[in-house]
Amino acid sequence: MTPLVRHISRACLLSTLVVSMATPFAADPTPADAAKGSPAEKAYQGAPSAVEPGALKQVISPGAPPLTEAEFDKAKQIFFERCAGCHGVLRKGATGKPLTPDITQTRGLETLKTFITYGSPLGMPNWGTSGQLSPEDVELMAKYLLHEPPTPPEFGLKDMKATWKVIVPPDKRPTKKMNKFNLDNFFSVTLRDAGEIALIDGDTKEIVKIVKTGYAVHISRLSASGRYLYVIGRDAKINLIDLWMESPDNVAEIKIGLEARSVETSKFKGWEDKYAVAGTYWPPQFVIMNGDTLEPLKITSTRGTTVEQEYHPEPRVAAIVASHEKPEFIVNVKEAGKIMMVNYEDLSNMKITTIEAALFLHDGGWDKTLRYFLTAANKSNKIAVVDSKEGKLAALVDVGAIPHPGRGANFDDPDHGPVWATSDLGDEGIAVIGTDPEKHADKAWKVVRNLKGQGGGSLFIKTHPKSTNLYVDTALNPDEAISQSVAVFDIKNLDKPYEVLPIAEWADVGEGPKRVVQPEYNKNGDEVWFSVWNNKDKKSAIVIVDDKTRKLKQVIKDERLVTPTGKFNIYNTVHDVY
Ligand code: DHE
Repeated sequence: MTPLVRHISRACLLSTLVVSMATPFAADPTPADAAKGSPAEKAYQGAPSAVEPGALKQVISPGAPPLTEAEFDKAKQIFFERCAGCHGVLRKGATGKPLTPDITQTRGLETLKTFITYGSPLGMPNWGTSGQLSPEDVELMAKYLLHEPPTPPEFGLKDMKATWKVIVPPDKRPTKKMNKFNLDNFFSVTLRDAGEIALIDGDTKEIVKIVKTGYAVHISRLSASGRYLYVIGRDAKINLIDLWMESPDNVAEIKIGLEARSVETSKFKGWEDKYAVAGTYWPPQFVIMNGDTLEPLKITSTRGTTVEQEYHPEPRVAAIVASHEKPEFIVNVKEAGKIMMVNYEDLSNMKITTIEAALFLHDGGWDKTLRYFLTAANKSNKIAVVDSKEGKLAALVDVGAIPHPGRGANFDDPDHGPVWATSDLGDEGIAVIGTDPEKHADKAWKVVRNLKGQGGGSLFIKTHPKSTNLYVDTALNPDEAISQSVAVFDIKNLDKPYEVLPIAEWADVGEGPKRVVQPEYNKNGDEVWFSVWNNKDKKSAIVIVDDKTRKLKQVIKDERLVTPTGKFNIYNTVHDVY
């Protein structure tokens, strides 16, 4: 019997959902815990989904207890705030288990209540005993899970076009740079819970401008020329900022779905600044747009089979990078475990090479030659290596628990030659992988060294070609002393113990979780910037470390710096320097 559709409402953005900070954790994750779902990982994935629950239809399913419309609405809201990140919008399972009624109804109401209340060793949080859900809410959620999952609306070309605005058309924009800024050393800083970015001049350390962007803004990327800045919010809104204007500002915007994380631009020779591409978590698809207007041109669904040859209705689009070898975008299709190499030369006859990698593809970056893309299949505990020249998988490398490289770190290992490194969310390991199949063939795509950092909960690792320091954050570690500091290794002597820099203490911002997150170098590679990411109502800061001396150089404090997280130096982002 088909579910009875009782209520339809089509609201759009979820602007009222508050993105909460990660909750405190009970204990440092061991590798074994991590494999099951570490506290750090739970916190990381626990952010609310940007899908507006009001956009979903209420469904009543046979065999499920009745719910009033108000109860259904409340349950939807809780599900999208707390559960969708792991179980998927359609509850078909992502990093969490599937929760469709064929499964939940065989488990029954009481079992579901127990799971929700107490959690499970496989990674389900204890929503009831932790006090985050009341017994009534636990009961409500258990009942809700016995119903068919409501499906959010699709988002096609017409929907995108309805949101698309060209604020300053290309022919009204400057024909040359109209400001005196050294744009190469600008930083676009995510102000996550403010839905803004701060443009900070890396030379003067002044905030030049705050630009309004999407909800819970996520990352910034640049056009190949460095002129255009693209910012994407979790609500799938993209802002295009023209850095050549006297006062850089939005020149176009569009919403490309209900929930998103990634945006990139065409970088191959001859295609500079031509296209932008963005991937969505919902609907599961990516869209190619005009680079200077954001006009949506071509939408490609990622629904289909996984590397295990099972159908998945919701394989979300994670990291996207632009190939330097061919006119291609390289698109991570997370739950499918597949990497699509999308040739943008002829959008009407578009060729896609699909590489089978491993489940749960997330983030990643280039090796230093910009030929090999190394990307985390995070819950598979692997790094997939794509040869962008041959259009093939070069290797799948086993690493520690839940690798999370950001874009990773490239350097010359004194014993092993060129390497790329990732830290882990689920353990203290740092896998150093050989990346030179020509001169160091025996080391290529092997873990040549395992470093041990301060602990699990690491999100980002960074170095610079001019530096001999390797910085590793531990932003989601349960121990405040660890989440508020970073480890720095000496690349010339990797056997030497790491030094700990007390970044949050240097920031001196008072109360709050003050997680130290995402090292990012300036253009010259002699300063490294850290976000001290506090709660929205507390003071945050950016701490700048002198890379040579590893001493504090400057703290940027400003009431406009609300929840700073990612920082993207213009030059380093354009040229993939990391
Ligand atoms: Fe991110 C990159 C997804 C939570 C800060 N994040 C990415 C990318 C993806 C992703 C797919 C790669 C984009 C690319 O390269 O094209 N992030 C997700 C999630 O799904 C997740 C786990 C949960 C969520 O609800 O969003 C999540 N991310 C976070 C955070 O909580 C972080 C720490 C703080 C924040 O700002 O939200 C965070 N993610 C970042 C940053 C990058 C990123 C800073 C870019 C790193 C870089 O150096 O390129």
